[in-house]
Amino acid sequence: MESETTIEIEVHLDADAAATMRSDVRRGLLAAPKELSPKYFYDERGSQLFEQITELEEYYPTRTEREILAERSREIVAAAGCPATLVELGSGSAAKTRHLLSAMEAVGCLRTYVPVDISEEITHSTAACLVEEYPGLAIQGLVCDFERDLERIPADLEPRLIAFLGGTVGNLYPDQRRDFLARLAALMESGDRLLLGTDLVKERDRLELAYDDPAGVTAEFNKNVLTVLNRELGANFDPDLFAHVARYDSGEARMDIRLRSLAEQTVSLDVLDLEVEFAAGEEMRTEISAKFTRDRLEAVYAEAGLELRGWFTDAAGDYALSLVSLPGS
Ligand code: AVJ
Repeated sequence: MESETTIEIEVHLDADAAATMRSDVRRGLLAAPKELSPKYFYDERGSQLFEQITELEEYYPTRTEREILAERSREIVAAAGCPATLVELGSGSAAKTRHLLSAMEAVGCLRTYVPVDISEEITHSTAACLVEEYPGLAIQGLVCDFERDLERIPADLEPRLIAFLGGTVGNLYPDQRRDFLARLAALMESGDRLLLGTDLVKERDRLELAYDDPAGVTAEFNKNVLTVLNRELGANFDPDLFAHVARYDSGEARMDIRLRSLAEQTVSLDVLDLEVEFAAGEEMRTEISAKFTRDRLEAVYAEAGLELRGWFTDAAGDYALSLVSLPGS
């Protein structure tokens, strides 16, 4: 007889996503200096390009995080107190997550996986694969924008390990990051643990190469946001009239990624009924990617009402997974 699978997936997509995009982009293009949100990189093409970035020799974060998980998941799960539930923010295809799920299965604590992702399709297909791979696993997925819908994470499945991998937290500005971590802290119980992936500070040359690869994949990824605006907002950006710029800002300890206008030009966005002027050489920021040290992360956690409890890096110290809890718990 077939065993009963338990897959439950709740969908909370933003009915106003298009309106949110319109107001975000309008605000960003009218700001001085101009800025676009990195969340608009990821249409189908952008997601493919990001996948290609993760396979580049120069882009070490994905590979390094995978190595740490492959080698140390047992230790991480033990240090997290053998959680019953794995919640994953931005779960996607859950490729790296299997290391954590397998470690939880091996110690016998695995009960529930809560994938949280913006794509309904991928969440369904990931859930279907995982119930095959982990017999008896209950899946309680959430399809939503987790920055907006964080509070929907199920509360009754403690102790939980809440994983936020990939270094995506680095895209947030300090105040956004503090608010986001404080919201996570507010949902955590004393037995819960957060597992956060972050890229670490290193030499400028390696950082800049990781975000400006010679094959030009990252440049194409960056310029793809213009194609997204052309399609979604009836804009007429010419990607060839912009150059990819990726600089390490050592004062702020972050990569600063921009598009530089190669000419004086006017761009129109029909859907916004807006015309925007670019001066020759003008730069528009499209992303930041913060780099951390252990000391700085301890301060970041403290500011959000959290405490660093475990620290897992690769041998070279390029990338870190932090295990974090409420203070003293
Ligand atoms: C997906 C946000 C972790 O900041 O390294 C990669 C995105 N941008 N190359 C990063 C990115 C350019 C990436 N994150």
